Amino acid sequence: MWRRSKHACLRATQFAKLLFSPHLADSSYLHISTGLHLPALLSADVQSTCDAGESTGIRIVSGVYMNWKRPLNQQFWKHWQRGLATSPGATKVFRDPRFAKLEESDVQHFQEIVGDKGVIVDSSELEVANTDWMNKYHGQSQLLLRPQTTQQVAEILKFCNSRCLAVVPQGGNTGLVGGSVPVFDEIILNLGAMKSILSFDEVSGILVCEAGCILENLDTFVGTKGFTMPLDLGAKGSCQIGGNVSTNAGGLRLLRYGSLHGNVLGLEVVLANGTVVDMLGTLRKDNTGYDLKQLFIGGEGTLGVVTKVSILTPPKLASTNVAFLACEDYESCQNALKEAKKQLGEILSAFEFIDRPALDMALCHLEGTRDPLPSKHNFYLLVETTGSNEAHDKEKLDAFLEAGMELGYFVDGTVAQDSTQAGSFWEIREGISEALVKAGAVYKYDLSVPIKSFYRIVEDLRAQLGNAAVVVAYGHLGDGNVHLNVSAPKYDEQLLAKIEPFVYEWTAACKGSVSAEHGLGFMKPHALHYSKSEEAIHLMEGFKKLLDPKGILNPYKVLPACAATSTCFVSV
Ligand code: FAD
Ligand code: 2HG
Ligand code: ZN
Repeated sequence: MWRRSKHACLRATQFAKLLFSPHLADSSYLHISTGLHLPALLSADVQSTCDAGESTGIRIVSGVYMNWKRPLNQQFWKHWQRGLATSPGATKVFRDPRFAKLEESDVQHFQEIVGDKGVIVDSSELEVANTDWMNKYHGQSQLLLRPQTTQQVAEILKFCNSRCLAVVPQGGNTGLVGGSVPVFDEIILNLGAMKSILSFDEVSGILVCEAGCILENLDTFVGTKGFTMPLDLGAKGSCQIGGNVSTNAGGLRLLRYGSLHGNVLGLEVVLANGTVVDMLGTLRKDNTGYDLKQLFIGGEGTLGVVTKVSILTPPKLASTNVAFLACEDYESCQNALKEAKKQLGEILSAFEFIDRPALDMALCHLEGTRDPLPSKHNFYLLVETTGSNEAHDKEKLDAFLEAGMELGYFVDGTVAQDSTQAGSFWEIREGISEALVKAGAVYKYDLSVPIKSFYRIVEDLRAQLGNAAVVVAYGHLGDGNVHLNVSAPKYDEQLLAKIEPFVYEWTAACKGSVSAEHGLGFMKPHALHYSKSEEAIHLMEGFKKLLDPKGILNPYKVLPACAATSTCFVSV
């Protein structure tokens, strides 16, 4: 029986009894990962509540971690399944009953705000918007909204806030941590129709545009003016600048141009209650108090909806060279990076890493790709230079290649003879993610680690998993960002239990970050504590409460379960 009991608290021991009673469902297993370690649960209160037996849910008090794999009480299991988000490998939570359910009158109200065209209820369109790029996370939203102006975004949010309707801001839906799709029935607010370029200053290179502009379109536009976007990623044809800002996307050029925390000069943001905050400055320097826009850069849509962006674009340089190099051991890759910094200096624009299994993944699953080199090697580097003087750049690159060969850092390599060949090298590097999705199930770990540990985690994980899965690694070596991917025929809880918390503990032990550039989304809130102190998480929760007191913006994401509320839900 589910009943409302605001003050009824179930001690953890009772809670455990409820879960592990002898009335077992044969194959019912629960794997919850929501925060800290099991012992913490023993001192935790689990509060129970429920709305008229309909919206049922369980929320574990902030910071509690459970990683149980034991048979469950059958009745509990039945209720659990009804409201559980089942994306593989993700934090598993119940629908928060505080959120209202969408009604016909709500849809009518949204039609008044955005018109018929901006209100999408068509099931095939909804299915696409409910599914993430990896086809791993699936929401059940019944409504997709496509506002065309900031005012419309403001009116939508004001209404959602008053009705307590949860909302997922969505850009190009290329995110890799399940942050861009609903967990349950949250309304999807897609910014794709807000795609105007508002201004471009041809002297400073400062671009102001709406959040829904696709990154590649912006690059083409500023390219016609002699500039380039300061970030580049494999998803550039679909991702939106608002999504890039909201994830603080890194990508292939971060090594050269730095992160969006430096390149974004201003933002316009709509808060959960519909307040439009104009921070759309176009100044390089502005020390008038707290730099509030930084909170929304990497905020993953949990603090506000980004509607406009002002961004500094660097000049597009005439000369680009791309080399594809082979190394036999990881030590040589590190040495090559050191040498590249020394010899190439300011023209070094990318220094990317691919191990042989990652290359094989691309060659096997991406049509038209072929190994750039005649024989197989253990490691590959994709080194790009961009400069203004072809002869000068060539001279520097030749000196680097010669030194690297002489010192034995590379054993083979080739330099692209034209932009088509350079493109084919990049296709391999940028296509590995797609190849992995084609190969089957994929567990992604986007780690920042000290460069010396960059490949040790890969070897250790291989040893940990044995033949259970294929571990591939690639990434932005120049930034110390390894993309550790585990490929398996299908998602499997037993395999996941071997990967996590192993990878996170390993990362924490070397003072790394469990998310270098993809964010936390729905996949990693429970892992936040591996990279952030308790005090820092507490402060983050405070910002969330301040900016979105009802927690309607992208719930169940970023912060550990229950972080935005003080209520927890359980069946009694
Ligand atoms: P979405 O996926 O739609 O959303 C991502 C998050 O931002 C969600 O939490 C969403 O709620 C929020 N959001 C989106 N728009 C807004 C908005 N206007 N206001 C508030 N919140 C918003 N990432 C990297 O960092 N580096 C890479 O090199 C890289 N390469 C990639 C390559 C491929 C092939 C793919 C598929 C992805 C890659 N990514 C990379 C991940 C992803 O592309 C980036 O995170 C990208 O910035 C997401 O942009 P998007 O418009 O698709 O956002
Ligand atoms: C990249 O660098 C992206 O290619 C995606 O960040 C990484 O798929 C991944 O793990
Ligand atoms: Zn990356």
